[in-house]
Amino acid sequence: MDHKPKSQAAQPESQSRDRSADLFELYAEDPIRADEIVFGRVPESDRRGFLRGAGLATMGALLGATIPFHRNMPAGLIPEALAAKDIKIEGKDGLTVYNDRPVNAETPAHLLNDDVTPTARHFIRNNGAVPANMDAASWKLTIDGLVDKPMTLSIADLKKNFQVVSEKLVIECGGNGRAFFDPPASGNQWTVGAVGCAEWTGVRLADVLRAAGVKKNVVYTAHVGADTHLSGKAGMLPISRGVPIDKAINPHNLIAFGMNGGPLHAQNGAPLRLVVPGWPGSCSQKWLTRVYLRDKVHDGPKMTGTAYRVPRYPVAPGQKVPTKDFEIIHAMPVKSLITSPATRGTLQGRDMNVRGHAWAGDNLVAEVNLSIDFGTTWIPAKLTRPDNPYAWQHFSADIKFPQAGYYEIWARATDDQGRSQPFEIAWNPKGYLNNSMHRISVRVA
Ligand SMILES: Nc1nc2c(c(=O)[nH]1)N[C@H]1C(S)=C(S)[C@@H](COP(=O)(O)O)O[C@H]1N2
Ligand SMILES: [Mo]
Repeated sequence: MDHKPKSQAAQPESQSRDRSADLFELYAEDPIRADEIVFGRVPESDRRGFLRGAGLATMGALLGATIPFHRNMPAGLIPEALAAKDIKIEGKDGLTVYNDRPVNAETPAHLLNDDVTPTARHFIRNNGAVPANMDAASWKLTIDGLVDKPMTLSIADLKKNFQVVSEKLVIECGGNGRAFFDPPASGNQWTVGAVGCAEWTGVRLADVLRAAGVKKNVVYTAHVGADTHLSGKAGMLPISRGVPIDKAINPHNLIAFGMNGGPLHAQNGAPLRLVVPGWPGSCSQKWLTRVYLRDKVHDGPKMTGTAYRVPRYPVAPGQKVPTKDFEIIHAMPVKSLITSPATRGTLQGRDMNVRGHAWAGDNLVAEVNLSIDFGTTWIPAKLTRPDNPYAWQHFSADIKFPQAGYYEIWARATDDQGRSQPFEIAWNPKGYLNNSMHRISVRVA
């Protein structure tokens, strides 16, 4: 893969959508260089970088209008009118792009209909800037901290010394569903598509930790990736999370170098990442360079305060909660997604096949039921067993509508602990864990 900045992004005369796509890619790959191109060469001390000169002309040409308040535009900001759905991320298809810096993009539900999520349709959640170097041949992973034998391994070493396995594993952002909270919770306004189930190939984290020798007093892992902080400050990590050691040694956690039979997508952590399924996606460190073991709960960026944490007790919508009353999110709750048909369609006839996927954190999904009458009666769907633990289970049902009109189809999964998806979940300050039922609508002609 070529990760060098695309030089054509520097040519202001091009005014097409492609031009904005190049810009977008450039921001994802090399934000400093992109700033130089778009905003002109801005000294480090003055990186507020309002548009000027050639940069201003370029942006104006792209937008087809002048920007009266251009002096207020923060450095690196791609105008909302460009950073929209139709922005193309190389190797991705149909994602709804919310942010360009960092890149955040979710997959519309109907594009998640495949049993295994294609690489091109796996969502992206970045907290920092994608590393400049993603070279697999020279990549190194260090395992250290409270281990008997600290190790530094290449990807070739991982393949040679450990069993290579492939598993279909669900990664879901802890904030998936945030858009449905009222009052709104700050953060990416994910609807339902910050989730995917790709087939990942790699070695078991547990095998690697065992080889390093886990010391008796280990409590938690700490994960480090090569992505850089948006401030540009060297040594500042955008995110570093970990998991309790008993979760870390679950045999389904992978140190992955393969995605759907190919390499990892650059935005999904190439060339090496953790996949810790069933827990918030943030535990699955991308661009993985180091795992170290600690004798206390890890306190890296996005582990403390209100990040990936929820209040210990129910709170009223909008209530201020002291950070000491937050606890770290562990497993994700039971959830389902209707992936066919697409919402807001029209049905000719009365019969419809409805299908989708369900998953349940560390548990199995026991059943999925559908309703076409706003939850009054429920139709049991056929549900598959997962191909491996932590893989999506697929449901389908044939539905008959009694007459023409507007219908909603609701899906409700129940896990093997007897827990079901609610219609609406209790509000929490950062909008995590929203597993309320997925609804789609259809007009029956
Ligand atoms: N190094 C690194 N790893 C990371 C992140 C990140 O910003 N940097 N984001 C995390 C979050 S919050 C999520 S939800 C998942 C998303 O994985 P994906 O982008 O491959 O879908 O990656 C996690 N791993
Ligand atoms: Mo996330």
